[in-house]
Amino acid sequence: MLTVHYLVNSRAQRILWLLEELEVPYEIKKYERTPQQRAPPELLEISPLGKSPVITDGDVTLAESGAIVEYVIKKYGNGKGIPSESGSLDNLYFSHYAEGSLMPMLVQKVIFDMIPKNVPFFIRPIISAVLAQVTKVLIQPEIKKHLAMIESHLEKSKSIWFAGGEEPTSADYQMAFPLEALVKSAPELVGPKATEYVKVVHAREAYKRGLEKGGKYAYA
Ligand SMILES: N[C@@H](CCC(=O)N[C@@H](CS)C(=O)NCC(=O)O)C(=O)O
Repeated sequence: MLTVHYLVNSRAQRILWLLEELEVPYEIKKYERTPQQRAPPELLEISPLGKSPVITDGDVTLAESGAIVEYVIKKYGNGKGIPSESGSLDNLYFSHYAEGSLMPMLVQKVIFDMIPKNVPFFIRPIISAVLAQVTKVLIQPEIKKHLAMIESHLEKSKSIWFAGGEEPTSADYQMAFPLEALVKSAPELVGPKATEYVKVVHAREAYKRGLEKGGKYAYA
């Protein structure tokens, strides 16, 4: 039985969505976050970086959501989750872009938001002011540029999905998390197509089943 090592409130939700869409039997091993919102040390016993998602499947232990998504679709997809020929380049691009370019920028913003709470109180106002300025000048314009590119892609797509087909593909399993995080944290920056996209994902029965099994999740 495939096991998803599931850190609560994390990207691992995308793996539950995928497994539910493909109707793959699986079990969940849940890990609570530490008070600092990190993964607990037990995850280090599963995989060397101690992050989630990780899956174990027989002799296989695999981390990195993009790799897990590809592995599951290839091994258990039965033809589902595969883009059409015309959508394959978009699928390739967005499958990698999600964690390669979009997520690092969002993580940077989360870290910047956390820094003031973790410095001595007497330097907090100055640190907050500096980080607010850096966010305004450097990070926000970048996020806007990314969201404009995504919006323009979704406007041109033949369907709601990133690869333009009838069903979600790996690009969607990868893109849903950063987009739902953005809709939650900065809805004013997200365009109408991407907002609609997140609504469609959240309305999928498979997504809802994954959510029910995963439990507490801040982004849906
Ligand atoms: N690029 C990796 C990122 C994995 C990752 O950073 N996961 C987060 C959860 S969203 C995590 O485990 N954070 C806890 C920690 O770093 O302590 C992936 O897509 O799987």
